[in-house]
Amino acid sequence: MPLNILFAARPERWETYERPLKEALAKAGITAHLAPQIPAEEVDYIVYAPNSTLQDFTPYTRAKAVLNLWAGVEGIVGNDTLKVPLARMVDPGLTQGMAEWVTGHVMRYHLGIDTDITRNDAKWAPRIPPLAHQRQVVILGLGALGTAVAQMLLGIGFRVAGWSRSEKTVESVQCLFGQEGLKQALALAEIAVLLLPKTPETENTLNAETLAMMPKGAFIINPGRGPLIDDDALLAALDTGHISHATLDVFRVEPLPTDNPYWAHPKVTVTPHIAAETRATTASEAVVENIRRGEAGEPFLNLVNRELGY
Ligand code: NDP
Ligand code: OXD
Repeated sequence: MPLNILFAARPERWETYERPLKEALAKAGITAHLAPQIPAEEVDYIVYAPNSTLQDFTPYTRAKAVLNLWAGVEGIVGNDTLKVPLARMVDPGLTQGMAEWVTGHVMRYHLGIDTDITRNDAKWAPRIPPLAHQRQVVILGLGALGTAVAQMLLGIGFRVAGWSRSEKTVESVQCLFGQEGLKQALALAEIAVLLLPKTPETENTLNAETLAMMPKGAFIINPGRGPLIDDDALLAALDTGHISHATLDVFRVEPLPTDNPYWAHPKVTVTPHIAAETRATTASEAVVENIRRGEAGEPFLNLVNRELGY
């Protein structure tokens, strides 16, 4: 009997994913019926995006797992109708994209590239930036993405520290954890990168008090989630100059409303949630590997801890 795999995401995603998913299933030797519509009681696996119209999992009585196409799970983790394992997306393509995006923005700040791009005063004013090993970058969130970012930055020579919920070890990274660790991390952060998930614990990680712990003139890069930052506190810190500049990819409301002060702020760069995109080919392979595991009785990869919210 072929497996029934429901693709529950926006219709345009089906166009992107149909072929790579079918190819990945064939490559894994899995016979399956993959479709955007299947009677609920016949579904074995659900490939899912939280902005899908599917929000009530109750009728999916046979489903063995929900396989999220997004790395972030805040849009599904609290869904009480979901009783089966939930896996989040860890996609090598997305990971590489995030490491490249963050590195680009770190380099912009590190080299002070804006000064050269915006200069039109005809003044020959040489300015020598420090070398990477003289610059401290701190990554809040040392998971799949934060660790990859750390490794790319280490490759260039930056000093890298990271902060996580639990104690961990990442080679050549100063690893800090817990509330005391956050204070230490922020005190170091000439450039802070936010790669935390949105959970009740991480909301407003950067607020008036914690922003004040950062060195004067620090930079912030947020590709994590909007609610990680108290927006009013950040705007105030930008206006006093305590924070020099922020690059924000994610917001409490997306698309960012046209009247949001971030758009016009001279010390803010807004990008439209494009830091890293799930790549259909590699993401399909990740999804299919979990289906293979489910069928082989092996543990699923990248399971979400529903209690912790990520
Ligand atoms: P992971 O789950 O792999 O890593 C999350 C990290 O955050 C872990 O190190 C975890 O600690 C840490 N963390 C969680 N809660 C806390 C806490 N309360 N205090 C301190 N640290 C905490 O997630 P990913 O790296 O895969 O993704 C991170 C986020 O990036 C996603 O949740 C999503 O919001 C965002 N994202 C944004 C994209 C974009 O295009 N802008 C694209 C993809 C993802 P520990 O190691 O101890 O578990
Ligand atoms: C994700 C994202 O969570 O794109 O995958 O933000």
